[in-house]
Amino acid sequence: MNKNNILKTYKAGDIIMSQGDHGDYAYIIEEGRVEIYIEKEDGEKQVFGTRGPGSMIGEMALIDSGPRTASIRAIKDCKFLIITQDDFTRRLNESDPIVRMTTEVILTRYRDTLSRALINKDRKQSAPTESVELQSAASSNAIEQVKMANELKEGFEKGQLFFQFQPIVDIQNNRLAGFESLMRWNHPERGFIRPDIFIPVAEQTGLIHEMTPWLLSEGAKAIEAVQKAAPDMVDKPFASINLSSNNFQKAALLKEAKKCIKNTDIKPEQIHLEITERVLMSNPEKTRLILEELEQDNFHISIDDFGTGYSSLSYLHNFPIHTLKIDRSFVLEMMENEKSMALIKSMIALGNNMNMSIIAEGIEHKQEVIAFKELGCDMIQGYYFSRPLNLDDLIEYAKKPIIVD
Ligand code: G
Ligand code: G
Ligand code: MN
Repeated sequence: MNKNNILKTYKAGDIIMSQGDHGDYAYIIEEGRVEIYIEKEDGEKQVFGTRGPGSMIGEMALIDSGPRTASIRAIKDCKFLIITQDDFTRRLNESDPIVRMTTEVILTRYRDTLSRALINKDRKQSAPTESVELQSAASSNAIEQVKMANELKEGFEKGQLFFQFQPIVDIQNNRLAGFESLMRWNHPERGFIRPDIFIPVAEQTGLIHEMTPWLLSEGAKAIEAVQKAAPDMVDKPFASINLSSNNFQKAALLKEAKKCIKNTDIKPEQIHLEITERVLMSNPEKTRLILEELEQDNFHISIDDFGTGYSSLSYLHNFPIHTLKIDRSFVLEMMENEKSMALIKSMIALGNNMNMSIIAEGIEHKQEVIAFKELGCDMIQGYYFSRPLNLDDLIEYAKKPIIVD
């Protein structure tokens, strides 16, 4: 049983809900039987029917806290699972926009139809209009998302998506260690759209599965290009690739990772797969199995935005992790805020003790580079060294010596 759904029991004869009460949860009947009825103004009781195990009751409370349209009474001892409005809203927000819109519209129309029927029959009033606000808010959001999903698919097919590569510098040796591949979308009308906006759309629609092999192969191509253009300056540079939680729902990842380096001189350890703590914790068991497979084949795993997730430290030794990328938010404050500095120190110590390398992200100033070097941090990624670059500029960057001045 999902821990969000609390169990509730009633005795035969108990009233579970009364017409007119405000409700903010629905029930799924696990055991027992209930009777659904309305009480008319003259006090007469009209029974709609009974419901048993597997049925849902009080479902309209999931979309709004409006009055219950009927009363429900237990006719046997009952056990229910409770679904709260908050829980339902959260799940709905996580679901596909079309599923969300359809669910909201159907539940809203259902409530309107019922209340219209009641009002017309009992009070001879005109029918209320549909809950226009809720419906239009839901649909405008959904339309926007569906539109973007279609445009993204088209854009992907038409070559509007491309990569930039941000150098990652080994600060102990002043060498280019590798780079992070960052996807970009040049939309024909809207210009550049940030990955924070379109990646969630790609995840929701499943387009991300088509993107991943491309992501990996473009990363591998960039490694080859850098290696070839600057053999004296770089030694086995790595490409850091951002993965999504969807990549851990399918078994394809290992196969795709192997494929991207097939027939190349690239070693698996040059492919760094970045995942966030959130992805790690959303399905820990399955994720661990996939990561262990990747690790057996020597692919390299990095934790992105490290320090911002809600995970416990214990996951660090339960997963095969090679690198921690300290989130930019800590760096932003480290020079002014002693606590941020203390956190950074402990993250570096943790990484060193567990044999993981550390990348500090979002470094923009020289004094931060110096501070991180003294703290024993291995690598830095940030505007101080370079913004994300197109491939030609990355190659030029790789050819030049790196000087901190
Ligand atoms: O470049 P920057 O603003 O552009 O990137 C924003 C966010 O988008 C980063 O947190 C990064 O993890 C994510 N991102 C960039 N490229 C990709 C990608 O190819 N795949 C996934 N899943 N996320 C990406
Ligand atoms: O995947 P991740 O969330 O780590 O993505 C890195 C993001 O951080 C990218 O959007 C990249 O453009 C951005 N970034 C990298 N270095 C800097 C920096 O020095 N300053 C700022 N403001 N952003 C940076
Ligand atoms: Mn990243």
